Amino acid sequence: MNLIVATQPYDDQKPGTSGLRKKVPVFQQPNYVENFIQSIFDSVAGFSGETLVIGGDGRYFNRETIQIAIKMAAANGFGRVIVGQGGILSTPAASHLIRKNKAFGGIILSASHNPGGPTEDFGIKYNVSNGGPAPEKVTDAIYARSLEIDRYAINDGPDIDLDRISVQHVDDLAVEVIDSVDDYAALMETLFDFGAIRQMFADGFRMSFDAMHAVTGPYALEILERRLGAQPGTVKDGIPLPDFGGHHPDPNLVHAHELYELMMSADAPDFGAASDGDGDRNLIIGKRIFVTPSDSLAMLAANAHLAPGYSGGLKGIARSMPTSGAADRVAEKLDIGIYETPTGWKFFGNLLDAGLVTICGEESAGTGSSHVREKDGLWAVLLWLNILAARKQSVQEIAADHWATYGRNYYARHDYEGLSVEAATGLMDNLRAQLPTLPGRKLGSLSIRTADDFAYTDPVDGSVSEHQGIRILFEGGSRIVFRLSGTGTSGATLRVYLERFEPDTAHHGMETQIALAGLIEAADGIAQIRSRTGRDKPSVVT
Ligand code: VG1
Ligand code: CO
Repeated sequence: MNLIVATQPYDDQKPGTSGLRKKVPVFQQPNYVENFIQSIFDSVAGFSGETLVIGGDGRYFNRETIQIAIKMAAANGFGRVIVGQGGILSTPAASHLIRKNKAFGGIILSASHNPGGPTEDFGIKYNVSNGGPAPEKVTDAIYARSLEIDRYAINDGPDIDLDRISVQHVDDLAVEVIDSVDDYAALMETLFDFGAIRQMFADGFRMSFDAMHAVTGPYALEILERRLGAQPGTVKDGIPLPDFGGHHPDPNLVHAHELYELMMSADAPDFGAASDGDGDRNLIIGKRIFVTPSDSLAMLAANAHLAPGYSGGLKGIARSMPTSGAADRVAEKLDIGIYETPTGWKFFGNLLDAGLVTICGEESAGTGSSHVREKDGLWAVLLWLNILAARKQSVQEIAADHWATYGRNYYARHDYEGLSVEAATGLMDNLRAQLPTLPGRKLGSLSIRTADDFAYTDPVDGSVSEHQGIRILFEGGSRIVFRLSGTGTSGATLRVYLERFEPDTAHHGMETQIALAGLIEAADGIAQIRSRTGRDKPSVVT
């Protein structure tokens, strides 16, 4: 039976860079989940009898939230719910299912790269019918509604058995529990030359993939080991756990350091990769070479035509503003469009839908294409494998060749985590106040050309997003960007993005932090990071 339940609003349900993310105990407050889901349904119209896709990354509180979401979908009038077995769907797989089934939208439960467990992070994100994260006008409406909500609708029927592939019912709502991997794996087979990759593995190519006890385990096992014939054991930590084995499922050099050490060792396999909590990020490491996500985007774009799904070439490339300009040089050579968007995948949706771009990427280890409307970790891994199989070269050779052709963009991000909100906003306010006086200022051998607070006008719908990061651009193409994270759940995280362009091949062998030393010093000079945060070094360098 459908019930209408009275509730009180919460004042903190504002979605950030990628959905609503909070600690689990926050979500466990009375009606907290129900309020947010009802606010989603109240902010979108026309879903009566339509399909909703629901799934998550398997973290703690995933199953409980899925049961609530299904019962609320029933009481609000959806006709069909598609849910992954065990409640599991990677973010890109959910995006694909929304598109394939012409669903009205989807609810994805994840806090991505953040840790999971009873006192760790959880998240709820709403995706629209193109398969992508809801644009800002929708998330703004959801937040506005959450501040006023006074009732929600829910069915009081029994829980769905999420582990049994089947069609079950909640009154008139049909709930299809489907295999989490099948549709996604089939999509990958349409994009890549599985035969060539299989042959490469059969010829002795070795790989290590760290699933970080997160959602990509089942996907990677099926695709890499079963369909492509990679050696058993290629996929490490392949069983999704509610607390990710106590680790951060963040595929960077800090949290995937075992993979990094393996790839730098004498006995390194040919290729190393990892993905994050919800399967939308990727880390790429060749034998004795780490490929920065910004470089990976550029190298994938330059070589994508070698994969069957992209043999017709790319329409354009989009990158988030803090991502390095390496992809811009590829777009220039290919004579295709390049778009610079604010941080977060939701800004790529319009460009992809309008056919302006084919490949998108972010410096935070996110790459994806028009095949879905989310970034896609395994997609990036498979495109790399396809390129390696086609070029019959190592990652090192491909990178060296790329830098010789386009120049090298040395790049790093320094994160200062767990800062007080006052210190972090004070630092940003101070930077903003300095903007008019920065052009022309000299810092060591660097001289500032321009500085601004990045604002974006969407070329498709004209919507404007302001205050998306402070950019300091130097003569010669170097750059520092400062912004605060929108995905954290406690305190504030300052991100400092550093980039230096080096055209001369003779200088392409430098260690990154050494190549960037002048910029690191300049960043502190302008922003007074050390004195304002009390930190003498970043918590994470990626
Ligand atoms: C971070 C990254 C951003 C990414 C977002 C979601 O956001 O910087 O590039 O899109 O996480 O990724 P922020 O606001 O903390 O810098 V994921 O893998 O959480 O869906
Ligand atoms: Co993620």
